[in-house]
Amino acid sequence: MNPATPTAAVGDLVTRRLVGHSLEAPFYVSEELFGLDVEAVFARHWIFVATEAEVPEPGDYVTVTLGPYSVIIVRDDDEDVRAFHNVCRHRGARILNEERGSVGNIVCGYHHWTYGVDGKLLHAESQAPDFDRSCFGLRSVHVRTVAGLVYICLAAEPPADFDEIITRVEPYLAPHNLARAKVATQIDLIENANWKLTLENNRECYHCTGHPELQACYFPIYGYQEQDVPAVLRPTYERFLRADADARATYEELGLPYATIEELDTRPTGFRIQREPLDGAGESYTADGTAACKRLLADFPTARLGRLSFHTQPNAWFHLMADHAITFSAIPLGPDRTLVRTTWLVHADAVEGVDYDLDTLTKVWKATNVQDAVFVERAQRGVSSPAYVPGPYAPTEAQVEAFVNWYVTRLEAHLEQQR
Ligand code: 3BY
Ligand code: FES
Repeated sequence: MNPATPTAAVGDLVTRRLVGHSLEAPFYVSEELFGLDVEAVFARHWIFVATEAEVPEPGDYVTVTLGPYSVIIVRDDDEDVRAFHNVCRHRGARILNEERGSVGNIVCGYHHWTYGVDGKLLHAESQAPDFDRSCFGLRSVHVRTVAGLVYICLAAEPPADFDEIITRVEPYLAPHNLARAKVATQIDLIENANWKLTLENNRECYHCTGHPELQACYFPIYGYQEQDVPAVLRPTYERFLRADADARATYEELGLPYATIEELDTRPTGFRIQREPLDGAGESYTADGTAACKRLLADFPTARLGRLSFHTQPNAWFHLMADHAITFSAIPLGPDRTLVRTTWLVHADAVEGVDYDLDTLTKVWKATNVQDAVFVERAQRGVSSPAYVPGPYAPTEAQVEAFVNWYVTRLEAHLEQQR
């Protein structure tokens, strides 16, 4: 049987899902489930799509593709970030066809309908005298900026819990000044795997022995409860506990919030935020853990802040250090293709070659991303075999399970609404 064909109705697959186990094959390989993922997950929830640093000036834009949707993220003349469907109000042409750029107005290339960066239709040639331009502005998409991170929601009524989450996470994120940072570089990687395998892989460190560069500066005990730490990681764990105590003292001294908040599968906008130390010098993701950028993101009295880790369901994760920050998003392209976009942010005035060297800045996560791509592609190939049966999560994979719980709950809610 080809797992690309669901063996049961989608509703049955959702209902019979075995808690504590990986999903059945159709969730990872079927076109039908992929379409459902776009509609039930990506078109209904708050999705991280860009950083404010990518649109620093009025008129700067990026376009984002989510399944059949294309969305323009643009900074308007009041310097607010806006989002619009990239669909002309005349006869529907896609208006902006580049991934990014800068415009005075948003002009459709077909018959030249011209919109302001606030979405208003400014000009449509040769129309009847009673043509009312005000009725044909671009259709807006809900957008929120969270301390420099841009989220959109395609639903008419977005999950209502997001504003409360913003209030809770902004005190953690704001000190890192992301809204005023600049993009040092951005790298797109296409993983030949389902987007959920990408996310599942991100939510555990059970596999982190496969990341030699990362392990040099990162304690690979993420997700382990004390009793589950294997003997081989015991010395690392002891070192982590000492570094964690030191880091907490620093956070207290600097008034940086650090308590872990974990609400990954109990609400429509699942999230997790936490500060934790890094290994080595404890400053950054580099070969020895020392800062990669001399100019810190903010006026921190020390570079030794470890990392602020922020995860949002369904598609994003972030590392914020004193010297730079890294954002990651997973955008589904097909049942077995996912775009992983990684963006490195530094202080707006940091100068390449003076304050930072791009290779040093990106080395650890460039290598780690490539290693992760190999892991998830192996997983995709394995789950595509008729021999695959869902296997059990280890205790250290609790956040993988939380991700899958969240996902299945969202599908259930969507299917319920369709009834
Ligand atoms: O994204 C995270 O928080 C970490 C980094 C390494 C593995 N993963 C659980
Ligand atoms: Fe855009 Fe005609 S479709 S101007």
